[in-house]
Amino acid sequence: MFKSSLVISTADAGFDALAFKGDFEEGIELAKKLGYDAVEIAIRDPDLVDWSLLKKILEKEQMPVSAIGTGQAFLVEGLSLSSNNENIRKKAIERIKKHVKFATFIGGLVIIGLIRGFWKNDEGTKEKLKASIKEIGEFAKSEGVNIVIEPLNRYECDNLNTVEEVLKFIEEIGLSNIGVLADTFHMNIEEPSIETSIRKAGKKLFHFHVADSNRWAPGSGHIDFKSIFETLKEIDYNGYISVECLPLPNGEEEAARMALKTIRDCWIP
Ligand code: LER
Ligand code: MN
Repeated sequence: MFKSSLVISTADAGFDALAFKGDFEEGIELAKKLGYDAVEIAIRDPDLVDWSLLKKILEKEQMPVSAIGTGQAFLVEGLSLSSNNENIRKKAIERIKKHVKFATFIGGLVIIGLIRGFWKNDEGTKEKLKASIKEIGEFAKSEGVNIVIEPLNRYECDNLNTVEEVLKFIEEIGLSNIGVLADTFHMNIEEPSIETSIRKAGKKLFHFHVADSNRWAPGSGHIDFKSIFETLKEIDYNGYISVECLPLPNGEEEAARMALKTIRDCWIP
């Protein structure tokens, strides 16, 4: 079944309640108005968010949450699940556990992208990341929440760049509630074949981000969404297709509208 979602851009979650409400309300209303089925939201720190206010807005618009992004905690605060600094690593683990709790209240799966930090210059290691994700994954399992690890391109992150690397990493951890989030923008840079990687992920593919090759709205570049969606149908993918693109070519609303039209047209031949 085709289920669309829109990543709504919000100011840093640490902003005051009014900015927070305005940002989220506008984004959720826009997604609803354009015909999306759900929204994906980025939250730096769930403690800085008014949980009931956000839930009220979502319920008013009858919009579920597909996923919760966590990367701001790395970008703004430098928290890293791979860190060799135990203080930083523990803080990152506690933060993501809070996101898991937040997910039990608001819905959606929890994304591990940039929060895994870097391995270069001895900043962090695979072993530390594995220990962190095992701890988070076990906690999330007891809370009934799914975690997804997103392969990111080499220019943004120096580890787990491909679907295959993430699959191997997940297998080593061995928890059924941890899966892959594949993003067409990153895949276009790193995967030898996007379709082959989707087939390899199979049932481990829990979530899917779409942007075109230039990270503009799908339909603005040269990614073959028809072929990719055929492959998603082939593996019986039943998660969301979540639009995560730049506000291009013509601003946020136009990009979101164009993206939904492209992905719908490519899904339903
Ligand atoms: C997040 O989903 C993503 O794709 C990264 O590029 C972080 O910005
Ligand atoms: Mn993404």
